[in-house]
Amino acid sequence: MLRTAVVGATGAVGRELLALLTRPGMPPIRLSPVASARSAGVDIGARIGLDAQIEPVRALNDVDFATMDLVFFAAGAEVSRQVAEKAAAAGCLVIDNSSAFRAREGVPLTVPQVNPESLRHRPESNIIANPNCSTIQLVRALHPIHRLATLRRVFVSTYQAASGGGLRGLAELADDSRSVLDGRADLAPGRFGPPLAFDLVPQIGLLDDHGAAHEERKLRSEPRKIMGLPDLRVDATAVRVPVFHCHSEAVHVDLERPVSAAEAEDALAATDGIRLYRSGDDPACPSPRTVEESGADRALVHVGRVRVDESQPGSLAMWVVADNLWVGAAYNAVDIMRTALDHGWLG
Ligand code: 2RA
Repeated sequence: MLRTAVVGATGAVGRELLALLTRPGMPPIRLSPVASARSAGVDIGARIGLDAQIEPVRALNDVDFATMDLVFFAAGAEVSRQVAEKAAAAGCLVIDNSSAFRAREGVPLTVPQVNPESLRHRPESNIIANPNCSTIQLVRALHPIHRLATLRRVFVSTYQAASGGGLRGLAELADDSRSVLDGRADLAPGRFGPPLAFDLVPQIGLLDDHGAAHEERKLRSEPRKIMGLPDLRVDATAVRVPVFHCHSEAVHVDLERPVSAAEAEDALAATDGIRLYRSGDDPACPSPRTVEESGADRALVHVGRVRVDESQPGSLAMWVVADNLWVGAAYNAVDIMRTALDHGWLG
């Protein structure tokens, strides 16, 4: 029985982790949802409609990590910085969804479809970092293109959903949208800074001295580590958009050698975990969309609009969509767990 804790169990990513870890086909798991003291005792399983019975929420301070084998952290960087290393020191394998340890030497930053070699050995730190949501879908789309024609430079503009701001972000977008439609214009700043409803917020995170936002710095540093390309040039613009779920990305790459759109589409179509929308396949929907009603498989990266920039030989553009709570967080973290189980690291 895999004794597993999910820290941040009541948050947007934590809830998805609980749902994934209780799906049929999972290994036998004794699942302990963990959150702040104010959530202690909450039947989170019932609240989110899980079929499986799980324990009530435990307060973080009441958890004895010596009784756990695996701990997922999805409670933000501050909690991870305060607690994850204690859990690791107690012998747990920690899969951390925050930015706290992603750049640290000795901590793998892993997307199993892209850099499985990062998990060749159990890290001495006992910590494995889950990359940022917008990074995961980007590198899963870049990987086959890099193998085909070697990346020289990446330009990416992201269109990030409100669920990237957690349950609070989702609630604010819904409430503010209703307010606008009811004719109220007195929207207050909130989770994203300015109100997001019917607007765009072209900044995600604080700006550095060069004017790059925190999210944009992640989109440069994390692919370099994951893809083993320390000098990869990445120019990113991250925008929050009034969409509830799924991040979308306009990706433009310069390559070492020219490829045709058809070659690139074939490489993408042959890649596990990618659903390619070939140009002309479905005139009604030639490109992936974000709405859940599209029936998109939440575990896949959806790629469309693949095309060559005629004005720039050796370039390629594509549109990349993925569910940021699944592909961008919970599903990748559970994939890491599966890899650890396959390696026999978890009993
Ligand atoms: C966002 N990628 O979308 C960040 C954190 N989830 O807000």
